[in-house]
Amino acid sequence: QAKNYVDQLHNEAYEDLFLAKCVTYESMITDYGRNKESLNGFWNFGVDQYDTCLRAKWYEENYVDNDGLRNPMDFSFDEWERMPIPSCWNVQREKYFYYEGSMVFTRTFYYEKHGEERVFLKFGAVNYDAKVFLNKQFLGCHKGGSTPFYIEVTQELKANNRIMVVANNMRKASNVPCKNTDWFNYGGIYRNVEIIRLPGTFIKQYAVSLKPDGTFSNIQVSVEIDGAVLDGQANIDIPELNIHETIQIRQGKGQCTIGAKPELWSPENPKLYDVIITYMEDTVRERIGFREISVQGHDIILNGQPIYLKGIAAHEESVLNGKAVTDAEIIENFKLAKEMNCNYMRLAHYPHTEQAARIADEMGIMLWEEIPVYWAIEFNNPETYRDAANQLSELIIRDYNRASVIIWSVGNENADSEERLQFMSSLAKRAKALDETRLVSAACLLDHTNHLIKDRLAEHLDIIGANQYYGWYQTDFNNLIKLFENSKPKKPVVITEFGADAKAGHRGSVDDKGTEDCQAHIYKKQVQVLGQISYVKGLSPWILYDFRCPRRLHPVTQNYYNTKGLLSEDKSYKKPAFYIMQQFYQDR
Ligand code: GCB
Repeated sequence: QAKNYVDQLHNEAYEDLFLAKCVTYESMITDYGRNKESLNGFWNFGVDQYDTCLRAKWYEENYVDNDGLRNPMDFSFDEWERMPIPSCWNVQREKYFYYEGSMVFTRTFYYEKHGEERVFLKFGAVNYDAKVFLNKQFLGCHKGGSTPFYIEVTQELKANNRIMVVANNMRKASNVPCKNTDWFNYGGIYRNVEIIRLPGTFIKQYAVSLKPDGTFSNIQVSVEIDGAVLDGQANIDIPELNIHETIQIRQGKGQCTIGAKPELWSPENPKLYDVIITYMEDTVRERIGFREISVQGHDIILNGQPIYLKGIAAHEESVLNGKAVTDAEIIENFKLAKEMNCNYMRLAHYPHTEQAARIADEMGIMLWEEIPVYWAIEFNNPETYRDAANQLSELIIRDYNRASVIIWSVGNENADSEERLQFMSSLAKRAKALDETRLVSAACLLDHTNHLIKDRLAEHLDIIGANQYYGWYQTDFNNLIKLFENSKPKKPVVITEFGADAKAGHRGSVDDKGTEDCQAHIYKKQVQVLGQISYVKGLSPWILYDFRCPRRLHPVTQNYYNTKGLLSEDKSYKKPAFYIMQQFYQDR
């Protein structure tokens, strides 16, 4: 044991022990519509730059090895400072603004059994990896900074409990995203931590959607059960549609198709139905919308009608809360998009909180959701692929029942190579295999030498997402016109990004980069061209509001902000380009 202790302290492989036990999409529970208890609130924390907690097993608290080497010497959990969870440490304390590394979070809580037989912990998101301990036991690790994970704690719970999470936001070349992105690397447990109490046998997952057969008259349901009783009958009720159906469950799985004529969900009519599923003593209840999205030639079709995606791109961030955005902030974003006459939003470049899709379901905004396969991912690294595929699976399982989500994006601006094609086409296939009710896309890089929409990945996508910055990075604007003359895409194209920096309130001539005037000028020229291209079926200009970014060092126009927003970073001020998009969408 002494040897182990020394090994842990002095051996750089200490982390492998934890990474070997990673929690994946396979342990996810569809928990919307379940009663949950919150473990949010104030947690004690310690900045652990050298990972001493993991190396010296602080989580075992009174660990004493054979040589008498003893802990605790270097910590006192309950005397540590406290910060609220969920939150990003960068905005909780100024001194941690740029901190990247491990932070140890801990709190205690009481637990009494109230008839449940199984108990799970849910973490909405921890950036980037999380190692979770309960009562001195290591329970599991999770990789991926924006998707939820679930850990069963039935055996480990006691009357008095200590939970500990080591959250590490270190950027790594092999991670998804890799070291270099164009957004701020917030750290922390920045979404809810919850306890879920369940019966011994329970409904683990369920998926309810309109069957994409073009008839709008079949609802398909699949249910997965976990526990001892894996054969039986589940029931689904949709009272408003007079649906009361039985689903046969065999070996934990069951599905059925039900004839029905639901009122269809759309941005104009975001109709949701109460859906209730039961199996033995377990009941889940949630609100679900029914819609069909498809492509036909160059058209994107919603519920049988061609649509134009009047969109805007957004990051998940606020000046005050970092990535730990509140419902009020999400609602504010959608309201601003609606004020701009949008029916659609691109949630770039990583999975935003599940609250976003829930609120979009209610408010009637179609969504593009994405995983952070961004720029120079290690496309030849199988471990990186596993991580990306896991994040994609977690996102799809999490939001499958959200009618607002119409597109899964497998990445953004990745240079074409054999490895990248293999990596991203496999992700696209995986998205299709997990979900036949949505479209698959990616924000592709264009060929800016020959001014061509050209990407071998396009063959594997339903919609070609195209980022272009003519008038800004591609300085000669006339090449945008050439691009469309040269290109003959066989699928609908959505312009996933275009834009220009403009510091709010900074004025000058249309040629003065970084002014509102220059940004507005570029927007005017862009929409004039884009509006005439028949196969361009939507836009999501970059971006709704300015965001923090360590790559943006221009002292006058940026100051560590990417200022391509149509609003200032606190959303209090609309730049002139906002009104250009508002007008363009109104006229369409
Ligand atoms: C892009 C990226 C986005 C950046 C943007 C920019 O192409 O997709 O993440 O923020 O350009 O401002 O350069």
